[in-house]
Amino acid sequence: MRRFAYCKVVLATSLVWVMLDMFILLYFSECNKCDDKKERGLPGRDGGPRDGPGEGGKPVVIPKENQEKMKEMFKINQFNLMASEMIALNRTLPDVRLEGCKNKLYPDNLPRTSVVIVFHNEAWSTLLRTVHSVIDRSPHTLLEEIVLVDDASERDFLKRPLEQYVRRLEIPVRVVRMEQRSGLIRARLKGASLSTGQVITFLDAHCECTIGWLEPLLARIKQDKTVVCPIIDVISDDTFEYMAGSDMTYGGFNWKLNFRWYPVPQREMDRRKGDRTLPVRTPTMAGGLFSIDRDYFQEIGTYDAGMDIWGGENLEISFRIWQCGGTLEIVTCSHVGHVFRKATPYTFPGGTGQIINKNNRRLAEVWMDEFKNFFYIISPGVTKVDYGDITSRSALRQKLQCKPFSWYLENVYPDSQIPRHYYSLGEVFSYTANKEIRTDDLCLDVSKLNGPVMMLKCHHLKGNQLWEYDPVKLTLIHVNSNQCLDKASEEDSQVPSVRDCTHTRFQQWLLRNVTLPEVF
Ligand code: UD2
Ligand code: MN
Repeated sequence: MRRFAYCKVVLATSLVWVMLDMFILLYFSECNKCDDKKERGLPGRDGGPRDGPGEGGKPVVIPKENQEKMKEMFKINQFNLMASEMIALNRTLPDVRLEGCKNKLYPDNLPRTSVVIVFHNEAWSTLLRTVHSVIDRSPHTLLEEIVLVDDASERDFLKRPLEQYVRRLEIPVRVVRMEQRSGLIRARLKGASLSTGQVITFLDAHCECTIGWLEPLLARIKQDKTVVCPIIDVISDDTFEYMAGSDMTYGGFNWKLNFRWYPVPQREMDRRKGDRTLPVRTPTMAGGLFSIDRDYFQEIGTYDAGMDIWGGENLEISFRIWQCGGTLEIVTCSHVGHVFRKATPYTFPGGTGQIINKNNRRLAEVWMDEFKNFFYIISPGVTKVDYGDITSRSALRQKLQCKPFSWYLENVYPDSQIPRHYYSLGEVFSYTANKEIRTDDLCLDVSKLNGPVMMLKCHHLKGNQLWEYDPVKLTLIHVNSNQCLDKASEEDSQVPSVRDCTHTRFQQWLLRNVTLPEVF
């Protein structure tokens, strides 16, 4: 009897606990919903449950039995289309901003923006999720319109169904069509010319804007005529998980003129007195996501309309902004996600290499002065590619009295992979003013006497990467070991090595002199 009573008590207390747990759970999940609705100021448009696939930016897991189908669908857009289609068009996302960004206040009278999104054969779900995220997470007073530019897509659902769908949205959304496949550069030019907002904001067609993304961009433009980019967060191409990007990386490029992310250097941290919520001056932009004042976009010459399909325009506009007196920044309080892909899903009419090389040649010829040789030397064959007529772009540079590329390297991008000072630029390597033998970010390094040399990441500490050139004997002496760079120390080895400087026949190196930006 007593034992039974004891059990009842235990049962009752655990029941109370379970109920309390449930209450806490309900209370907080309800509150999450409230906050989310408050943030967006709108009810869930698709009425979908807030714990559905991908909500809160969570990864989507595809059940085993659908894996084959998933792989098939992946090929269509080069991202997990099945996962994307499972996620609500207005899914919730985490607030990934730095704490110091959350309470910043911005003026009331910010300029309004048009959002221009160009696309070619984009998936319905990613395109519309981009549109909904703009509408749901921007103050409507700041949104002039959204302009969707269809670059001659070949998908029926992107025709009338798209026009009908966007008609019922509470922000004006226009769909304009390119008559033929023109590439993202000319598509953006068309979108920009048809839009009317004081600011133009460009987005790729597979983005998701997070809470508070727009205000800091517009506020910065209102303050100064800067060109501003958000931090680009990563939406996984495999799972559509939303992952915050870092405020500690900024844009650069390598010798092949590929855009690359690099750590924000100390000098830029110091300039901002360590305040990570202040905008970062960046040498280049990734290209897809940025806001610019409409008049300023005109003034600095919009884009190079001679560039085709994809590529090169991001470095071109970056060099142009800096060299012609402007500023390019990453506004670290603004976060927008983007689906980064490992491969391109669409065709490049005329050949991928051909198009990208053409675009890159146009930018190198117009903006890079003698430093274009770094690009030409590392990309053999590129000089055979026809880059068309650049007279109007060169005239633009003249008209705006833009500074030389050496100024840009010196003042904007001193940590560039392209050495500002160099003695010689040979077939494969450059011999830099730091006395490194270098290609891109790799330096000739010796870790073993009488052994092969290696290309390792440049550390700029001299040490094992320090070489002295003797212009009389034509030898390259590794200072630390006092051995010479040797073409064939072991009979059957083709790998250059170091050994004693007595084998002169194998140790002569001709360093070709090119016109130097500075004389040493
Ligand atoms: C990056 C940029 C992209 C652009 C590109 C270099 C980001 C996040 N993305 O590559 O905006 O600057 O570098 O050119 O910074 N598109 C067309 N017509 C075409 C090809 C593409 O409209 O012929 C659209 C495409 O649907 C997409 C946008 O252009 O909305 C960018 O293309 P992407 O997503 O393939 O470029 P991405 O992100 O690899
Ligand atoms: Mn993209």
